[in-house]
Amino acid sequence: MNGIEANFIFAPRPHSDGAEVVIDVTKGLSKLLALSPTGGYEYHIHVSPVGPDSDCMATGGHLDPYKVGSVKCDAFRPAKCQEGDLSGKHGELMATESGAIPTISYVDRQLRFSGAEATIVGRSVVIHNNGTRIACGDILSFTSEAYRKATDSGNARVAQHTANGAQESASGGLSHTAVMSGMAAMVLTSL
Ligand SMILES: [Cu+2]
Repeated sequence: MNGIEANFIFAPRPHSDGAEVVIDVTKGLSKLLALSPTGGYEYHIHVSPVGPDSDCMATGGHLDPYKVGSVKCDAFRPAKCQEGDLSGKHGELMATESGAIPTISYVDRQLRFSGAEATIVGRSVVIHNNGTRIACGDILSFTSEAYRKATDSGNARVAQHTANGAQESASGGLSHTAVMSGMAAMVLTSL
């Protein structure tokens, strides 16, 4: 969809202390196409998975288990932001000339991997262009072993954060995962 290719990895931190998030945008978020005055693309975790035919509208609204509502997120007070408002808390995906964005990584202490209301597993990531939904992908659960097998057999480039905070790079495709619209979002569940 729209020639966007991106991988989002959410690795649980020990003691339920949120997640390490690693984002690789390999294609599609160019300055030429960016419509927002900031020159950035917003992105969020939405409550529902992607619909049939890569329908991003089917993902519903932002993940907001604590009912923060649509008040503007203050990045200096992330605990008061919607859990799913990743660009509000951590900054937008800033457009580049080529449309590829150097790897972004950060810790988000709000993200949860359990609990019917709060979990990010089974939900989706949506990228917006000045409000319009332009790409979306399901957040799938993945063991690290299965992830390694996937990355050993293809040609996409991704960075892997493991749950203990160590970082390693892996080259490979994610072709056997349910990649929607060229976008994959996944959770690494164990080392
Ligand atoms: Cu959104």
